[in-house]
Amino acid sequence: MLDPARFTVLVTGATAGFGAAICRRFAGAGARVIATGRRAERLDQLKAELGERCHTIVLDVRDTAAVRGAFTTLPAPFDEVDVCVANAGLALGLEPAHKADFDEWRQMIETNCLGLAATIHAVLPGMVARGRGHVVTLGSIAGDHAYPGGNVYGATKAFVKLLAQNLRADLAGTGVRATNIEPGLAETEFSVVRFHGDAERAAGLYRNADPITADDIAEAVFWTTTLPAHLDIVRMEMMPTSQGFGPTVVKRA
Ligand code: NDP
Ligand code: 8X3
Repeated sequence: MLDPARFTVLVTGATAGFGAAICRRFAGAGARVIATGRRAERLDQLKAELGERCHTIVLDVRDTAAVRGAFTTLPAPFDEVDVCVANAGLALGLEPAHKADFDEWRQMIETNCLGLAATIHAVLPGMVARGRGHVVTLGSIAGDHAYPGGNVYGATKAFVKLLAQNLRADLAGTGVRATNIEPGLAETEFSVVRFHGDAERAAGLYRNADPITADDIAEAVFWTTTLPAHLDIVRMEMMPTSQGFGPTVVKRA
């Protein structure tokens, strides 16, 4: 196993949910973490909790110039990223495609695809030059399984999955690994965001479902990235035990 205490871990979307749990998991194992997100006060709280081993950057991943600027000029001792967790992302709305808000489609594409690509593009050359590193992307079961209202969100996660796989095609032999984590129903702020702040509706989705937790995802990321260097988990699809697959539907005339 690799020693996480030697890692520098960059996490986008560290102000909530999976990202915050991932920062805590790695910092708890002695790693340095770079925690980023748009909400400065959340980052300040995380920094107060994790101390000197945590460096924070207030950043909107849709601002690709800011992403590049921040991630290519990291201060020592945070400047050699071993693990990049491209996690920042969101779903907006669950309307059918013909009723969806185009600005919400744009925000999902800019965050989940463009922001994620900019993040990876900024850190990858350094990893290859050092001959080690691990890019972990947060995909989703929605990148594989279509569902009503999933439309552009699912499409962004299909992009993430294929980018991760194509990275592996390019990175073979460089010592740099890539893994796409693909969770199903997981209780975080994800659905509150998706339902535009309707916490009651979001809570209803998780009620009596014993969903995945943010700590479950953090453990999966921790496990894949600390595996011996010759092993790479390509994709990891995760669902709560309570979740299954839906049937296809036929709407009869
Ligand atoms: P949360 O809503 O709890 O956290 C999302 C994080 O993304 C926040 O830290 C948020 O920070 C950050 N973020 C959103 N937009 C931006 C932006 N433009 N720039 C920078 N950061 C941004 O959701 P989760 O933790 O559940 O989601 C994390 C990832 O996991 C997402 O990519 C999501 O699609 C994916 N996922 C989630 C599942 C779930 O059911 N929860 C299942 C499968 C995948 P801030 O608002 O401060 O910028
Ligand atoms: C989040 C999981 O099923 O709500 O990516 O799309 S799902």
